[in-house]
Amino acid sequence: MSKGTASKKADLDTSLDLTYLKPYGDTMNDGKVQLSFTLPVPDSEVAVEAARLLSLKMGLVEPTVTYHAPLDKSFSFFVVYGSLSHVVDYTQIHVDSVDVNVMTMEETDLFIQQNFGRKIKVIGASTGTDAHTVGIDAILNMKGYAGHYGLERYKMIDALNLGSQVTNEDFIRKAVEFDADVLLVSQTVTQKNVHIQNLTELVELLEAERLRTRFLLIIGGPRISHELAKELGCDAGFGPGKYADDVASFICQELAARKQQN
Ligand code: B12
Repeated sequence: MSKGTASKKADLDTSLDLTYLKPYGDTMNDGKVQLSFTLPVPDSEVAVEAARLLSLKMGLVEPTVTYHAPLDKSFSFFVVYGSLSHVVDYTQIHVDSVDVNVMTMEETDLFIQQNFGRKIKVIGASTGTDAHTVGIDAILNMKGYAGHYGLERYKMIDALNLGSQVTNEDFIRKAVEFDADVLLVSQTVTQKNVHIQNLTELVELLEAERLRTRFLLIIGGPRISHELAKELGCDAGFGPGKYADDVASFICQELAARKQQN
């Protein structure tokens, strides 16, 4: 790279203003984005114009429909490129997330051995009517997910996976029988806020049976955040991009902190 090019790039980079954050395409603050969507009308010039007008309404400046194709006789697909006019103030964003030192499986096993001298017992399920198992399996299964081994592989964790469509009553009963330290609940379907209703019922049942503080209650799923988990009376929430190592690290560090308090 020539000296001239390097200094030009530095000039562009210094124009970053975090109070005025926009997407980056190939120059700072150009706002360039690409989006794709389907319209329930046949592919035609009118449909392309509809896609362009919708993109304008979404806040794209000079949107260009770069690709369009029929999906079948009455649906069409679009890719639009343009500059986003909206900005966000990055300095004002506060996200309540799980604050934990993420350890490897070996480090977690050692931590549990040194701090508890026994295995931590974890029970998990996809509860209520939810039939999705891939999320809870990603956290629990021996083989793990995306290169992260699941809790069943940890030497110092005793994990029991109950699968899906487990009622809250059965889940609590099995957790007591298993003498679990930790409850892991997966919720994928969020239509009509069914996950909120189901998790609220679980917390209420635990409270009614004076069991809430006996367990660490952790929830997860594609639309679960730590903030939502806390609002619902759970101890932590994990969403996409979180794996068994994040969960195991939280479990052992949180249980150790609680042990110290008692
Ligand atoms: C596979 C799938 C199915 C399979 C499930 C098979 C199975 N054994 O799991 C089948 C075909 C059965 C199915 C059925 C249905 N599905 Co479905 N399904 C999907 C699909 C394609 C993938 C989900 C998945 O496996 N993701 C991969 C996992 C790894 O991701 P994840 O769950 O987010 O998990 C990660 C994190 O969230 C977190 N995590 C998850 N759980 C937990 C738990 C804990 C404790 C922790 C710590 C972390 C954690 O860790 C994981 C790793 O990072 C999604 C669409 C999509 N592309 O996402 C739709 C989707 C989830 N399904 C959907 C729907 C609507 C349904 C049905 C209701 C459809 C119907 N009308 O019948 C039924 C549900 C029936 C029921 N009673 O639940 C919708 C949900 C919409 C919503 N917001 O409610 C989706 C989004 C599709 C869509 N776009 O409409 N589905």
